[in-house]
Amino acid sequence: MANTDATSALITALAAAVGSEHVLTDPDVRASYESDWTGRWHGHTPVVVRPNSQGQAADVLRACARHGVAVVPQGGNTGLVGGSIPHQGEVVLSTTRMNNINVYADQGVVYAGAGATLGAVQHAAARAGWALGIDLASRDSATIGGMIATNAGGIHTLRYGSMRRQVLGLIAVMADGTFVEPHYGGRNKDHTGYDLAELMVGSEGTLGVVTNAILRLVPMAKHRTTALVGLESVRQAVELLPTLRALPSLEAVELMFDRGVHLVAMHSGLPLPFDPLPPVLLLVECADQRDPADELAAALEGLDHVAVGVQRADRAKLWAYRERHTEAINALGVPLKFDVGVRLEDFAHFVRDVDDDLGGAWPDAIAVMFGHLAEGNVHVNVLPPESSEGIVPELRAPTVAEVERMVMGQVLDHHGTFSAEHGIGVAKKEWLAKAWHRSEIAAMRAIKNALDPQGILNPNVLLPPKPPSDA
Ligand code: FAD
Ligand code: 2HG
Ligand code: ZN
Repeated sequence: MANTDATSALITALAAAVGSEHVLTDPDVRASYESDWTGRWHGHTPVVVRPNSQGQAADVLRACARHGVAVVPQGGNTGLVGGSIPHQGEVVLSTTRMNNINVYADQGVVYAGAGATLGAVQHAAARAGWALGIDLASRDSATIGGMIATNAGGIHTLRYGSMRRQVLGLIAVMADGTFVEPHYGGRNKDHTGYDLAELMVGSEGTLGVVTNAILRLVPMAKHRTTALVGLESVRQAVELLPTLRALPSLEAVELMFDRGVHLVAMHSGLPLPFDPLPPVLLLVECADQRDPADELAAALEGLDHVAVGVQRADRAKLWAYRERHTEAINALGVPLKFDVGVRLEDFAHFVRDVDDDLGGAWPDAIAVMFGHLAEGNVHVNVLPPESSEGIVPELRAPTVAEVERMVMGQVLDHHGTFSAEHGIGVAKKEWLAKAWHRSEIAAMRAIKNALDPQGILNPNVLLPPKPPSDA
């Protein structure tokens, strides 16, 4: 938005919608909405607007549509693909005031405002004797709306599925300020028509602004056992998986490597869990109404490196090695992040090939991998050489494009996915164009054009630009 008269007219309309104290124009206040969690993505917005209800969100979108101004919905701003940033001067619609939570314990569901954080919903559910079937390390900031918009995954996907599986219904405000409301009435089965709620899941703010959601709850486990397991190779980890999957109480199987665990220990002052560290580590958790400790111990019998936690504090210590990877990496520099997945039978080869490629081309770059083994999902974080303190390489730092071509080339060679759980945002748009069929992208464009003909909802993310031949 360049024209200051037009901007001030829009700001007046937004203030009428939400109250002037919730229309933020001060550059210092706007700053945290203009950059992402990792520090990789930076944008600019003339104004951040903070509605507190579906009605106010609709008024905001109507005002923006009338002024022909694009909008980026933003929740906790923990997304890892640059999707919540105003890349081209869009208005930021922050959802964090829409944070009401109502648990219906008798039905096993929770109604949550889109801006409620995952952590707040988890606490509310726990107070009512229930749990949510999804968990992420960003729980204290990531919002329900953002998790729906990105179809978040996390550490319990193997048992309960991703965010898509938790959503029973939702309300979204469309680009013109009208609502799409659910007809959900507590039914367990409903096979009627297009599933509009499903369409919003993973749409990254391009089709509508989610304002409210109904999520399923899962029984809260009475007992929990966590084990940190040291192994000799990725192959051994993959081979252990069927034994673990046979445990009905299995909730998480998370993969780490010695390099990442060293980094976490250095960053957070934790002692190394094993000395020396085995090259591969698995964090396994079982949870159930009956104590799963014995069945987990039986599954891990014969392994040399196993540390077990049962009490909450002991389990938290073990989880810290896994959950603090992202922040430990970021403390070293701004990483290039890949969130890729391959079939389990290809997993060990894939990890080796990516590590060899990166190590061969840039020996001083730090590549840290970790992820969700059961889904074949590995997070590859690459810190260019200059991030490694004290090491000034003779080699030039790799360009973003070179590192991307290397990692994504391996993904395509292994017929994998280039975004297993974080979404497309701006970071992976180009790869959507390479990996998807033209007809799929054309269908997605048709949906986008039908629901947002003015193209004002998060216009810079997800869909790649049209090639000139299709224009
Ligand atoms: P934002 O970052 O604010 O937005 C993300 C996208 O959703 C943007 O495109 C935005 O426009 C859109 N959006 C936000 N709110 C709405 C809304 N109400 N309506 C429509 N569109 C909206 N992700 C995983 O999948 N698994 C993990 O294990 C995981 N672990 C993480 C650990 C850490 C330490 C961090 C920092 C991130 C992690 N993430 C993980 C990524 C992240 O937390 C998720 O992408 C999260 O789902 C985004 O929620 P948010 O509220 O922060 O959304
Ligand atoms: C996780 O699994 C997240 O911890 C973050 O998806 C991944 O930081 C990353 O690359
Ligand atoms: Zn993850």
